[in-house]
Amino acid sequence: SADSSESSTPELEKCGLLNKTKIAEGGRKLRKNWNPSWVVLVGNSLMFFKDPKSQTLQSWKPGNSKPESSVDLRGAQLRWANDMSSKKNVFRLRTVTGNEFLLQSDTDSVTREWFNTIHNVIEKLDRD
Ligand code: I3S
Repeated sequence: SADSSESSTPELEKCGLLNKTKIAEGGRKLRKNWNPSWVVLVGNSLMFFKDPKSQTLQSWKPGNSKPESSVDLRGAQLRWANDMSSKKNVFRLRTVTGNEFLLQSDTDSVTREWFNTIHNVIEKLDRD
Protein backbone atom coordinates (compact mmCIF):
# COMPACT_ATOMS: atom_id res chain seq x y z
CA SER A 1 0.00 0.00 0.00
CA ALA A 2 1.13 3.54 -0.68
CA ASP A 3 2.82 5.44 2.14
CA SER A 4 1.38 8.95 1.95
CA SER A 5 4.20 10.54 3.94
CA GLU A 6 6.68 9.14 1.45
CA SER A 7 4.82 10.28 -1.64
CA SER A 8 4.06 13.78 -0.37
CA THR A 9 7.40 14.59 1.29
CA PRO A 10 10.43 14.49 -0.98
CA GLU A 11 13.59 13.12 0.55
CA LEU A 12 16.05 15.49 2.24
CA GLU A 13 19.26 14.54 0.44
CA LYS A 14 21.68 17.02 1.97
CA CYS A 15 22.00 20.40 3.63
CA GLY A 16 24.86 22.64 4.66
CA LEU A 17 26.72 25.90 4.17
CA LEU A 18 28.27 26.82 0.82
CA ASN A 19 29.48 30.07 -0.65
CA LYS A 20 27.25 31.05 -3.54
CA THR A 21 27.06 33.61 -6.27
CA LYS A 22 24.50 33.83 -9.05
CA ILE A 23 26.27 34.66 -12.32
CA ALA A 24 23.41 34.54 -14.83
CA GLU A 25 19.66 34.97 -14.84
CA GLY A 26 17.79 33.63 -17.87
CA GLY A 27 21.05 33.55 -19.80
CA ARG A 28 21.92 37.17 -18.96
CA LYS A 29 25.21 37.64 -17.16
CA LEU A 30 25.14 39.04 -13.64
CA ARG A 31 27.84 40.65 -11.55
CA LYS A 32 29.32 38.24 -9.00
CA ASN A 33 28.29 38.70 -5.40
CA TRP A 34 29.62 35.88 -3.22
CA ASN A 35 27.71 35.16 0.00
CA PRO A 36 27.42 32.24 2.37
CA SER A 37 24.18 30.36 1.86
CA TRP A 38 22.43 27.54 3.70
CA VAL A 39 21.85 25.05 0.89
CA VAL A 40 19.20 22.35 1.06
CA LEU A 41 18.72 19.57 -1.47
CA VAL A 42 15.23 18.09 -1.27
CA GLY A 43 13.86 15.90 -4.07
CA ASN A 44 14.44 17.74 -7.39
CA SER A 45 15.02 21.09 -5.71
CA LEU A 46 18.13 22.84 -4.55
CA MET A 47 17.03 25.57 -2.16
CA PHE A 48 19.04 28.52 -0.91
CA PHE A 49 18.32 30.04 2.51
CA LYS A 50 19.80 32.97 4.36
CA ASP A 51 22.92 31.95 6.25
CA PRO A 52 21.40 30.99 9.62
CA LYS A 53 22.91 31.72 13.01
CA SER A 54 24.60 28.66 14.48
CA GLN A 55 21.93 28.01 17.12
CA THR A 56 19.15 28.22 14.53
CA LEU A 57 21.16 25.78 12.47
CA GLN A 58 20.85 22.99 15.06
CA SER A 59 17.07 23.00 14.89
CA TRP A 60 16.73 23.87 11.22
CA LYS A 61 13.97 22.04 9.32
CA PRO A 62 12.95 22.53 5.68
CA GLY A 63 9.38 23.50 6.59
CA ASN A 64 10.29 26.24 9.08
CA SER A 65 11.51 28.94 6.74
CA LYS A 66 11.12 30.19 3.22
CA PRO A 67 13.99 29.81 0.75
CA GLU A 68 15.49 32.96 -0.79
CA SER A 69 15.55 31.06 -4.05
CA SER A 70 15.05 27.58 -5.37
CA VAL A 71 16.46 25.70 -8.35
CA ASP A 72 14.81 22.87 -10.28
CA LEU A 73 17.54 20.33 -10.99
CA ARG A 74 15.70 18.57 -13.82
CA GLY A 75 17.82 19.00 -16.97
CA ALA A 76 20.40 21.07 -15.11
CA GLN A 77 24.13 20.96 -15.92
CA LEU A 78 26.89 20.69 -13.36
CA ARG A 79 30.61 21.10 -13.89
CA TRP A 80 33.77 22.02 -12.04
CA ALA A 81 34.53 25.67 -12.75
CA ASN A 82 37.84 26.59 -11.18
CA ASP A 83 38.49 28.56 -14.36
CA MET A 84 35.69 30.92 -13.40
CA SER A 85 37.02 32.13 -10.06
CA SER A 86 40.15 32.76 -8.04
CA LYS A 87 38.58 30.70 -5.24
CA LYS A 88 39.28 26.97 -4.87
CA ASN A 89 36.70 24.18 -5.22
CA VAL A 90 34.29 26.09 -7.43
CA PHE A 91 31.57 24.35 -9.40
CA ARG A 92 28.88 25.75 -11.67
CA LEU A 93 25.23 24.81 -11.81
CA ARG A 94 23.19 25.85 -14.85
CA THR A 95 19.43 25.34 -14.97
CA VAL A 96 17.32 24.72 -18.10
CA THR A 97 16.01 28.27 -17.69
CA GLY A 98 19.52 29.71 -18.01
CA ASN A 99 20.11 30.58 -14.38
CA GLU A 100 23.73 29.99 -13.39
CA PHE A 101 25.30 29.72 -9.97
CA LEU A 102 28.82 29.22 -8.72
CA LEU A 103 29.07 27.25 -5.50
CA GLN A 104 32.17 26.82 -3.38
CA SER A 105 33.61 25.70 -0.07
CA ASP A 106 37.20 25.94 1.13
CA THR A 107 36.90 22.38 2.48
CA ASP A 108 37.72 19.90 -0.30
CA SER A 109 35.64 17.00 1.09
CA VAL A 110 32.58 19.19 1.67
CA THR A 111 32.72 20.52 -1.87
CA ARG A 112 33.23 17.08 -3.39
CA GLU A 113 30.28 15.62 -1.46
CA TRP A 114 28.02 18.43 -2.62
CA PHE A 115 29.15 18.08 -6.23
CA ASN A 116 28.63 14.32 -6.20
CA THR A 117 25.23 14.48 -4.48
CA ILE A 118 23.85 17.12 -6.86
CA HIS A 119 25.36 15.25 -9.81
CA ASN A 120 23.64 12.01 -8.77
CA VAL A 121 20.26 13.74 -8.45
CA ILE A 122 20.61 15.29 -11.92
CA GLU A 123 21.58 11.92 -13.43
CA LYS A 124 18.66 10.19 -11.73
CA LEU A 125 16.27 12.82 -13.12
CA ASP A 126 17.81 12.41 -16.61
CA ARG A 127 16.90 8.70 -16.50
CA ASP A 128 13.24 9.30 -15.52
O1 I3S B 1 35.30 37.01 -12.15
P1 I3S B 1 35.63 38.32 -11.47
O2 I3S B 1 34.92 39.48 -12.05
O3 I3S B 1 37.09 38.55 -11.30
O4 I3S B 1 34.99 38.18 -10.04
C1 I3S B 1 35.36 38.91 -8.89
C2 I3S B 1 34.59 40.19 -8.79
O5 I3S B 1 33.24 39.95 -9.10
C3 I3S B 1 34.65 40.82 -7.43
O6 I3S B 1 33.68 41.84 -7.34
P2 I3S B 1 33.85 43.33 -7.88
O7 I3S B 1 34.68 43.27 -9.11
O8 I3S B 1 32.42 43.68 -8.15
O9 I3S B 1 34.43 44.13 -6.79
C4 I3S B 1 34.33 39.85 -6.31
O10 I3S B 1 34.49 40.48 -5.07
C5 I3S B 1 35.24 38.65 -6.40
O11 I3S B 1 34.90 37.76 -5.37
C6 I3S B 1 35.13 37.98 -7.74
O12 I3S B 1 36.09 36.99 -7.96
P3 I3S B 1 36.25 35.53 -7.42
O13 I3S B 1 37.57 35.13 -8.00
O14 I3S B 1 36.24 35.62 -5.93
O15 I3S B 1 35.14 34.63 -7.92
